[in-house]
Amino acid sequence: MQSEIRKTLLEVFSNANGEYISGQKLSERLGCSRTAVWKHIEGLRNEGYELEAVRKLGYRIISKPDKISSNEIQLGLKTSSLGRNIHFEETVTSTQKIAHHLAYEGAPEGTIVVAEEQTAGRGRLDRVWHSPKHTGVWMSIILRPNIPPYQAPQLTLLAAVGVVQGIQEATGLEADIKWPNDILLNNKKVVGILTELQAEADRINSVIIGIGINVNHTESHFPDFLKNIATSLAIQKGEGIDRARLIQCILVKIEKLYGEYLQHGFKIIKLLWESYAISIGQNIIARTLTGAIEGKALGITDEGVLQLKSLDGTIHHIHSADIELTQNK
Ligand code: BT5
Repeated sequence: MQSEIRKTLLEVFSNANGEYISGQKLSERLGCSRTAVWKHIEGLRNEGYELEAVRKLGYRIISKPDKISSNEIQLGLKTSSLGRNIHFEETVTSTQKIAHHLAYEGAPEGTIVVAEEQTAGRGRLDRVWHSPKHTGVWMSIILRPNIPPYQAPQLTLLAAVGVVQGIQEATGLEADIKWPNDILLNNKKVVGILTELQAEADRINSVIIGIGINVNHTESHFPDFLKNIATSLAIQKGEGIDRARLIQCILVKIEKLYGEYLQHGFKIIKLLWESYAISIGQNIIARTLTGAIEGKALGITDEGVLQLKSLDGTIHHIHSADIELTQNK
């Protein structure tokens, strides 16, 4: 109830475009007393909003906190399913872990888990994902597609396309995709995507797509082991980025792509993905769990599997690997 009123209050301020709104108007709009309005204003101030109160004029919003909240994400969000149900926490071990739990308990498709900080953020093969407070987007999306489990990797590629498009919309930056799940700016990693499944042999119960984005990091936020390989949107853009808006843009893009995917299959997604991919047509080394293969990346199959032509002419199908771009001769 309290969060509903605060949400309406923020909506009213946001529509006022920085103009004052009288206490009387706010109490009518919220259906509560002027003392209650004042209490909610104080509540917003405690959440980090800067609100000015001027006698006879009323209240106006001066600035929003550099934090994300369910309110900030849902205000003006133009999706019908993604992000309609938000589980937000300040600090978590991993948003993937919470999303798995929620999915198991029956959370609806489109539920997202967002946190300001992860103390045990993870990448593939249980690698560490560095997720400091108030700087990034650490988010997991629960989907329940009616597709066989072997097609699930396509959703990693779909999410990568959505994230690239969302970043472009929110910041104007044009990022590249490195198969399968890295998004790069200036050859440095700015986003990692981790897709996990809850499935039976022939049926998916849920897909959990984890998206980690370095947004407002400065160089000093990165530990030594990431300094040369990671970057942030703010470093590349040269200014801070509104993280809630970035999340909105990404959710809108992923929802649209997901709708097309469910209706028409992977073909359109594949074409879009290829248009953003830097590794295709290049010489690469693919490091898999069983060894490294060097050759030319030919493209991806309709299942999202990487095709690699090794130096002896053999064509390999790579399902999972780390890719290194080598010098193209
Ligand atoms: C990934 O794994 O790139 C997937 C990362 C997914 C993170 C999201 S955040 C929300 C959700 N909750 C989670 O717990 N996870 C997901 P992989 O391809 O295995 O890459 C991991 C490697 O990236 C590490 O071994 C580091 O070298 C590097 N790395 C770690 N943190 C990074 C960061 N913040 N920025 C850039 N690179 C990083």
